[in-house]
Amino acid sequence: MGRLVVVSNRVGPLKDTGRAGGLAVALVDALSQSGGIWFGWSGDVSEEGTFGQLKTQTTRKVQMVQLDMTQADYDEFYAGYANRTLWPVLHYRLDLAVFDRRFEQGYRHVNERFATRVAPLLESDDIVWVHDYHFLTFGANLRAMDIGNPMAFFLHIPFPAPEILAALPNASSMVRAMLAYDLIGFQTERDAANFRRFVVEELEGTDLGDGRLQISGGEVIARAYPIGIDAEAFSKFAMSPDARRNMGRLEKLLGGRQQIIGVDRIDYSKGLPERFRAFERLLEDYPENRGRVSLMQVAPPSRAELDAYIDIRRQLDEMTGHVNGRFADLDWTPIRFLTKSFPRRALAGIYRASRVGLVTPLRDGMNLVAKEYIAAQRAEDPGVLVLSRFAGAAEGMKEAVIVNPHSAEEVAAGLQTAITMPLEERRDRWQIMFDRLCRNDAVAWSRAIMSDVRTVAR
Ligand code: ADQ
Repeated sequence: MGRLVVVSNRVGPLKDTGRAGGLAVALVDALSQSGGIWFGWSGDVSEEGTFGQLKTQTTRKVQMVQLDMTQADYDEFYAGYANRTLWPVLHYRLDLAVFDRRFEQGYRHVNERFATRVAPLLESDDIVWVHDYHFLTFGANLRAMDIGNPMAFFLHIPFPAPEILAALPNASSMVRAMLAYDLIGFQTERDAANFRRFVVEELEGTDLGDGRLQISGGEVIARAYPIGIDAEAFSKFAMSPDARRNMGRLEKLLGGRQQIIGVDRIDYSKGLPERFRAFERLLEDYPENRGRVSLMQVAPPSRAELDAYIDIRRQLDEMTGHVNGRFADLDWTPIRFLTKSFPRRALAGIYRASRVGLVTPLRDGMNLVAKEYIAAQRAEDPGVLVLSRFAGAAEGMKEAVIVNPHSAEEVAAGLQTAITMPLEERRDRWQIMFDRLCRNDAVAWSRAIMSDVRTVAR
């Protein structure tokens, strides 16, 4: 069996992966099984950029190799095409997308430079596994250098319907470049079907069934591989001393009242203003919850340099003030909005102390918070997940209370269902979801992809 070479925008950590979440756990598991390299951006900007020295760190079987970018690369590739063009378009937000030819050129340039730097490190029987929307064209660059190794790609975010993607200038050329990978993995059946439809309708490919596509004489796999979390480990986190400490503090503060928890990066895809509005609607439509149910939203700021994110933050501050001003009482604050991040064990305790997990993105590739919330619950008295139908997670978590995040009325009704759900029903729903999470965990996910990529004949 050959080594594994993983390429992703950010790399690591190799140790203490529990802190970084399911993805790092899965990748380090895969890397340490076969040995290999994890290659990506160092997070630093320098004058030499991608032409500079490789920064290397080696543990027993795994090498971490990182590369800088120039300021222009950062602006065009990362802040530009990746975050201002692909992120909004792939999340169905054409209204927020910026189309700038320089961004696309910078993106293609960085992909090519990364490929040029990775190619000399490859051995003939290595498997290459590339991650996410930063590296759509990277595989085609490797192929242009006559690299014939098996290559898998996984898209962590949604793949939109062809009718949406067609608005991206050069969409066909981007998707054609993706076909250089032998296997293209998606979070959901819907995403994989959208991709196959694009290839059939726009690129004259043939759908052979079973997630196989034929194009220009070659075959690729384009299937759903829903990402999992390290469910058993996360469930243990929820019983750790750190988790108990946080739970204790919260339970004391709540004094028998119920808490709804939201945990998200601040991003327009997460539907945060809509969520705050839905909570206000809960207090309007079901007044018995006033003084008895509160919302805690934890949201570390992300990509703060983008105006769109600063606007959301301001909007959420205003909405918190508005709802609290309208409904708060001496001993009860309806919304608590915390813009900080928590260690994972502490987070597990916060989930466990909360009767309802509220996960209402307008669009999300998967959403790991939904899975973590379930993994952290007490088997004998679990909370209820209220989940957006537009999160990839909804495809595999049908026992959650599924809602349309655009409708404040519907989310409020879903919250009311969750708050009043009898214990037996909560247990039944939870058990099915928890068992499924343990079966389809992060390690099973990466093993499925690694096993399928070997079946594609070149
Ligand atoms: P994200 O958009 O980042 O990931 P998500 O899947 O929810 O979204 O993962 C966020 C992670 O960050 C979770 O593990 C969560 O616990 C953690 N986190 C968030 N806020 C935190 C806080 N305040 N403190 C500590 N930890 C916090 C992208 C895609 C998703 C896809 C994942 C994985 O957008 O759709 O599920 O990749 O493929």
